[in-house]
Amino acid sequence: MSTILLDLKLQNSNQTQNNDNENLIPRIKQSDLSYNDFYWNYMNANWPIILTSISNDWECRRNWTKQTTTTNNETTEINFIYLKQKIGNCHVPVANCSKEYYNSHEKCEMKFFDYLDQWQQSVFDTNRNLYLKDWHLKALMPDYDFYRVPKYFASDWLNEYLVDKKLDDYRFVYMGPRDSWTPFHADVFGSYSWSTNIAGRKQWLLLPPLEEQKLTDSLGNLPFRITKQLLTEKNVKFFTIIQTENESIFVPSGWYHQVWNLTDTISINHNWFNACNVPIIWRNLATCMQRVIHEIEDCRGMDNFEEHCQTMLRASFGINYSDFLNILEHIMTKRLQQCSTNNNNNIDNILFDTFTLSDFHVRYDLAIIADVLEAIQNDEVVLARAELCDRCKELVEKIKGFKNASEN
Ligand SMILES: O=C(O)CCC(=O)C(=O)O
Ligand SMILES: [Fe+2]
Repeated sequence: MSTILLDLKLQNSNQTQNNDNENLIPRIKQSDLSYNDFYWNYMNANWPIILTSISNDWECRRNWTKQTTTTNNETTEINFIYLKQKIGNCHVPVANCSKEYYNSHEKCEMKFFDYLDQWQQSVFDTNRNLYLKDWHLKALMPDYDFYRVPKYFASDWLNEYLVDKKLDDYRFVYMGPRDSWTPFHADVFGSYSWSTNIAGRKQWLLLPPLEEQKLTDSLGNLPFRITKQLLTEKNVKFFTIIQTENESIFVPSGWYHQVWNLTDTISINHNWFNACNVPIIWRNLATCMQRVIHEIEDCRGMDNFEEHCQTMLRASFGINYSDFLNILEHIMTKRLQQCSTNNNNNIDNILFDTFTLSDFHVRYDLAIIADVLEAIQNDEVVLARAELCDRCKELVEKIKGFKNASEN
């Protein structure tokens, strides 16, 4: 298969925020939106968008669903037989949407066939409303090409790093009956997410960043569940989106959301970050670190206090400072490598089996990595730890060295 170029160009001055459309979340067909326009007008502007006609040629759309015609009506149903045959009876993660457990839904594991049988026989009820979610199916079956990452979402440093290193990724399948739902949350690290509906319809309530603060209780906690009525009472700005089959939603960084399946639904989604939102991820990581330090302030005198904080940071945030630097270093090394191979007209750095970055894109990634590393170097936790500080300096020097060499 030929590779597709992610052709990023210099941002022009009217490609900043879509302020004129401040009250609108557009729906655009993928043939009508270039990679470059998505990159600057939505991803970099941190503004949501629905992309239509996104999964026309995906294997999962052809085979995981089947069309049935009843008088005048064409409906999509889940093809339970195909799913069983193709995937087999593995263990799958399931949330019980009827039970709240520590500000989330109660989780369990089930055999895939048991889950599908119960779903098909509609045995889920108001006490046991089961949602198969956060399933790493692509990692489980890497050779099964059941979907293609849309070009818009292919600049993804998080999964590029995790897949290269064979670590747990953020590529998921969700499937569940009508009325299964995901409680009010913002995504891990402050990452973006994209979600494509293979079958069914979802309703999203989406809040611009900081609007959620109007919902905190006296202890600063956010609600587990929201309703339109609550949002209206609290004067919260929000958007309601109905996402149908074959549509992708782009959820920007820090936009809180709650999601309901209005019908039986299957979706594919990824969480990710890249040059556009990596400064936000860094800010969130540093803020979480300050919270950890504050929490165990009384133990400051103990041996390895800083190391202990990094362990707690990883437990609460998901990554710590050295994990974050590992991601930046990996992406930086690959981009520097691509620059040198590009000079020999030999492009071999392929993202998600399909995409390659334009020269400007590679250089833009490197420039942003250098900026974030400079910000990390000035963090007080980093300033106090020579090995972290030296590591940042060394990485910045590599980028500067490359820049100087290529300008001469
Ligand atoms: O579809 C769902 O139930 C939740 C999806 C979600 O939260 C996301 O894509 O960020
Ligand atoms: Fe989410």
